[in-house]
Amino acid sequence: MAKLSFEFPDGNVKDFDEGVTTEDIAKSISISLAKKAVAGKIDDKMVDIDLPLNSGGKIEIVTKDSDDGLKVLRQTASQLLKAALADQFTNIQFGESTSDEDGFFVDTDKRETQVSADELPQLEERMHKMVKNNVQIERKVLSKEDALKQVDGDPYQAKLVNKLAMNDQVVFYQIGDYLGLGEGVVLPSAKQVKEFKLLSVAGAYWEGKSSNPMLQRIFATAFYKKADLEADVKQRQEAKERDHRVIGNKLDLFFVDPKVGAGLAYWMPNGATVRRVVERYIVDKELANGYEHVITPVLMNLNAYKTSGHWAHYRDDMFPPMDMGDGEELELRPMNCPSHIQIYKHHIRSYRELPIRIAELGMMHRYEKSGALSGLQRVREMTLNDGHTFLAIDQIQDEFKKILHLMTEVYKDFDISNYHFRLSYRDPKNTEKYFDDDEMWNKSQSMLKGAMDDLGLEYVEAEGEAAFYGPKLDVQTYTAMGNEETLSTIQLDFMLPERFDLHYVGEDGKEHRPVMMHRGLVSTMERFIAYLIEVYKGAFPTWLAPHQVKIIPVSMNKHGDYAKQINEKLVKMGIRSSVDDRNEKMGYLIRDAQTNKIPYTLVVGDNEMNSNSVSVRKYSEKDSKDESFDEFTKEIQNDIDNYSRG
Ligand code: THR
Repeated sequence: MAKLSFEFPDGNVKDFDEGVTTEDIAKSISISLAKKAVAGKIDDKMVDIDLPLNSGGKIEIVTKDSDDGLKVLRQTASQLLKAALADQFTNIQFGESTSDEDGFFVDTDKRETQVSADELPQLEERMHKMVKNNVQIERKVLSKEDALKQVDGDPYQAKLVNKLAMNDQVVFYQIGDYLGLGEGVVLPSAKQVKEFKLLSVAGAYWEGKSSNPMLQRIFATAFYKKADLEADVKQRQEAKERDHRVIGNKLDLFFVDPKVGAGLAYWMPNGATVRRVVERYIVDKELANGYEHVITPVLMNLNAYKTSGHWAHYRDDMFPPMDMGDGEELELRPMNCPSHIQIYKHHIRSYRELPIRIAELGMMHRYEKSGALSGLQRVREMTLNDGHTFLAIDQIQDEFKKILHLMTEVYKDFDISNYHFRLSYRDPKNTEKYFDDDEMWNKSQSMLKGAMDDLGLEYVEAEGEAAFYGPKLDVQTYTAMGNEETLSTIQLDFMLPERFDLHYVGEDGKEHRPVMMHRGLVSTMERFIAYLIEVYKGAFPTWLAPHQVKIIPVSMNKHGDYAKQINEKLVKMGIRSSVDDRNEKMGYLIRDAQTNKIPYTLVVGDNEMNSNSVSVRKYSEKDSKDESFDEFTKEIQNDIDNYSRG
């Protein structure tokens, strides 16, 4: 019998008889390895563990504890799911099925109706039965012609057969009565697929194109260990509970409707209230810290963006210019810096005025790809808590510290602690994205790094994340879905002052070039409020809550006037309070106030009315307590003044 030669990752070479399987090879090394082995990788190509091999090469034994090993399990589970679906629904058609680090999915088309979430438990049960019976998964290689016959009537599968055929051969797997197209390496039996979960269903276009039919995608996941599955399901549940789009809808905070403009947010009164509180807070904080607030237009002559370099380096993120027909081209601004530069340039500036800090809640438009848009997190119109400091070169260190200090104060008030620093540099090879000026980049990057090192702060470094005009210190945080997002940024810029020929008159009476620092403390209102919604799961601390107090009279007839009277007093204090005068059962009204995550619910009946008191129930607390109305006003005022610090 011919011999095949295999080279192992440690460089060892061993010969085996032709027809040997990865399983045999693993066994020849050790029983413990064979127990963990789930597939082979020959010359980097995955193969089924029981596939008789007819050529040698570099071999790797894929084990359960590796990412590839997990993929094999999930691919097997997807094949079982298809078998279960074929069993449950005659004439079902299948689009793609795929497994990855996030789980696996199968695309389906039942035609008249679609698979619904209600049907998932039944499908799970069918799969569990296959696992319990240790159903065998038998590999069958069909000619392309036979394969097309096998999938006759299913246009999606036919297309996949054509795509997957190699040397006129296509791999299928027989699972009970179901003979289905193989789309990846699987295990030889159902036995190991014990820990899986069908998670959800959602529409997905065939081949991802919106001009194609919409299929129904079944999302699922699988693990080798029960504990891993449980942890993953729990984490998904938590992420769902935190998802700002879901909460935004439930609490009527905002909406985005692609029919009236993808990525353009509509702030409902509740969301607008939260935003207004944040905006007032941040403006007041900046005014108290030496910033001057301005208001500048969202439209600007395109020439300004040609001067700034946006047109050359940032055009892909910009909306197309508006040709006004009279030679003028207007541009929706993608950043506020050129606008603040105009404010600086409007007067002659003296060294005595520096640093000049110009701030604005600046509305900008960036043309994000439609696939990247997501609720408030990724939008096309956004309002940045922006600021630009114009300063002398020897003031950089001090200003940097001041901004960091201010940022820390703001974070404390919003109770933000889960973040890390990232120093973002240019990619020197990418001259399309970045100004090409080595000396300037080296200077600004090393100054920023030096400032961080002097402060003894820890950071990671990232090449290719800088702004096109300069390096940044970014503060990175995470969304509920686990994506990293920039929350704050401090940027050092020698380029724009040069491009716009900015100066100030120095002590020597001569003109000098200022430096610019761009900074955003709480990023855009959109991103920041999405972040807050997720952090608080919609249960905002009192100072941010859209409704702070809900007053529920036991009987509107008897206690309505008292309820209105105390409500008026609270509203006069600036508290967002209202009386729930709906003719519903009290229990329902209390529950409703809790569902809307209102921090304080006050119930008022005879006792309260007669003693000028209130029965206070705090959000998420089970018990209520009786307090005089005066005590209550002190408590809530204290809560508001204390921001989020509990
Ligand atoms: N121009 C900067 C930006 O958009 C801000 O000034 C922070 O990132």
